[in-house]
Parts: sequence; structure tokens; C-alpha cells
Amino acid sequence: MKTFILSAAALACAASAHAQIVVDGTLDPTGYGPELWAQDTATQFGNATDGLAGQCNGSEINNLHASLDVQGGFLYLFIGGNLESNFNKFELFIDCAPGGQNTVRADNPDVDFNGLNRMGVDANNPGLTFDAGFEADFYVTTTNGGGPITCYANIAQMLTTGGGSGGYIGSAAPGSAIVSQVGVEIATNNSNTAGVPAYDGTTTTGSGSGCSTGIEVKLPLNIIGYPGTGDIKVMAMVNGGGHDYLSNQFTGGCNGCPNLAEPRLVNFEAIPGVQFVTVSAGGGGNSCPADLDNDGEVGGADLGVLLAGWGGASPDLDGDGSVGGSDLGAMLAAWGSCQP
Ligand SMILES: [Ca+2]
Ligand SMILES: [Ca+2]
Ligand SMILES: [Ca+2]
Ligand SMILES: [Ca+2]
Repeated sequence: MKTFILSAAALACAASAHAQIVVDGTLDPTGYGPELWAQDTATQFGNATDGLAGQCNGSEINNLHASLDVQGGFLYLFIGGNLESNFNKFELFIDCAPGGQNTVRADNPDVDFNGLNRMGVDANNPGLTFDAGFEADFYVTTTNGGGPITCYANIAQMLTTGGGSGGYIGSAAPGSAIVSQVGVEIATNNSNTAGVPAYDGTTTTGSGSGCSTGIEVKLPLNIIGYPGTGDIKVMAMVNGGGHDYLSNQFTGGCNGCPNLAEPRLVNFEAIPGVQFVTVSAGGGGNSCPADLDNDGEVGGADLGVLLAGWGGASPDLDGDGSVGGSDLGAMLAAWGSCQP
């Protein structure tokens, strides 16, 4: 009985960790896992220096935190950085299920003036291609500009055979969430002035680590097509206003490369390194999957979550499809502080 009470209390505590995430473009102190990746390349799309949540004079993608809350049914992403207030585009691709598109097709839903398909294969160009092993299933894009500065967003499925559904999901002021009818939320806070520097003749690299404002996204797992278990891969990038000129700001980095330019000619497999970030269930990176409540240690609260899911499909730490003794063993083996 004593154990049961502890579990119930721990579960309530664990549930609150995700509930503390507010989609506003700032990194919530609890709820997110550790920084999963930080930028290595100075921005050739302008170093942001304005320091305002709205008006912004540069674009950079600095770092990424995530929380994959399988029980609650949401993927939360925080991508630190800035998106210039000139209608440049933030592009986000999610690979969360078998199938999808390793090369962007041209027959996806027509969203944001057909911007997704603008990146796709055509008669003369191979189409934007991701690293091997990344097959996008869902797409989110946001942009901001005008007066007063307003943020806009679109979403679309990226099915293996094309087609699917998608559309414009609304607008909001900087720092406030755009909330779609299906529960997608996205917010932009442009106040970062740290992160990577400007890319010029002498400076081509820098560090985006530690950025705490940028673009924040909440995605219902049923909407993006998550099958209920497994990692989720994400890739974010900054593109030109017509979805037609890729910057050198994207997840994974490129060790100081210049802008990638025409997206239909870009193949990330040909760019050294891995240009996507893997998010494991529980919200942390691969480094500490047993830290189910993302508080930096594996302990009683995490055990409570595991026991609550006993016999079910999640939290499935060892990926065998069910929660049982092997998951408990994995948790006990990781007991204590997560190693950085
Ligand atoms: Ca937030
Ligand atoms: Ca996929
Ligand atoms: Ca900067
Ligand atoms: Ca690559």
C-alpha cells in the first residue's frame, strides 16, 4: 500500500512536468529534456541583434530541446534562435513513423502558397533530400512580418505516396501560440541576441548552445502519425521568403558551410554529419531514456510512471513493444543522475 501511494504521488508529479510547458517561444525550465544539439555554423541570414520578441533583423537556428510525452499524446519541441521579420520561413520536418518522404515530393498538400512543394522534385531538379534514414511524415512552417508584426503557420502531412491533408492554421502575435483546430501549437519569440554570430569573410563557425528563446512547437502524436512507440527524428531549417533559398541554419549544422541556396538541389546525405535530431520517448535525448519526467535523474518519479504503464505499450524503454521486467531492469541500471 505504501508503494502504491508513492507511485500515485510520483505519477502526479511526473504528469505536471509536461503540463508546465507553455508554448510561447521560451524554453520552459522544467518539462524539456537536455539540449539535444547545438549549432556550429555562423548565420549567413543575419545575426539577430534587436532583442525584441517581435521585430527581428536576423535568422539563426541555435539549439534544440524536446519532450516526447507518449502518455499525454504530445511532442514538444523548442528550437532556439530567431526568424527574421521579413517573411523568411522556418521549416520543420518530422519523421515519426515508417514510410514518408526522404526526398520531398511535389504532390503534397498546397500550403503557404505551395511552399512545401516548391522544395520538391520536379522535371529538372532532384528535390530536397534528407539524410539517409530520415523519411518525413509531417511538415510545419511558420513565418512572421508585417505591421504590427504577426506570426503565421501552416501544417501538412507528407505521405509516402503524396496527397494527404494540410492547411493554414492561423496567426498570433510574437510570443503567443498559434493554435490549430487539431491541437497543433506554435509560437515564436525573437528576443535572442546570443547564439551564433554573423557569417562573414573570417568568421564561419560559432556555437548556438544555451539559447532559451526561439520557436516552440506542440504536436499531437495522433495528428503527426506517431505509432505509439519508437524515437522521433526532427529536422528544422530556415528558408527564404518563397521557400526558395535555403540558409546555412539547420539542425545538425555543417561546420561553417555557406547558404545552401536552391532547396530542390540540396541533398543532406551529401553534407557531412547528420542533419536531424533524434528524440526518444520520455523527452530526453538518447542519453537518458529512463528519465521519464525529464528532471535530470532516474528515480522514484520515473518508476511511478513505469509502473503505471505496466503491461501496456508505453513507456517502453527497450523498444520491445510492451512495458515489463526488461524495462524495469533498464531503469534500475540507469538509476541515479543522468550522465551528460
Ligand atoms: Ca515555453
Ligand atoms: Ca517516416
Ligand atoms: Ca546570434
Ligand atoms: Ca548529412
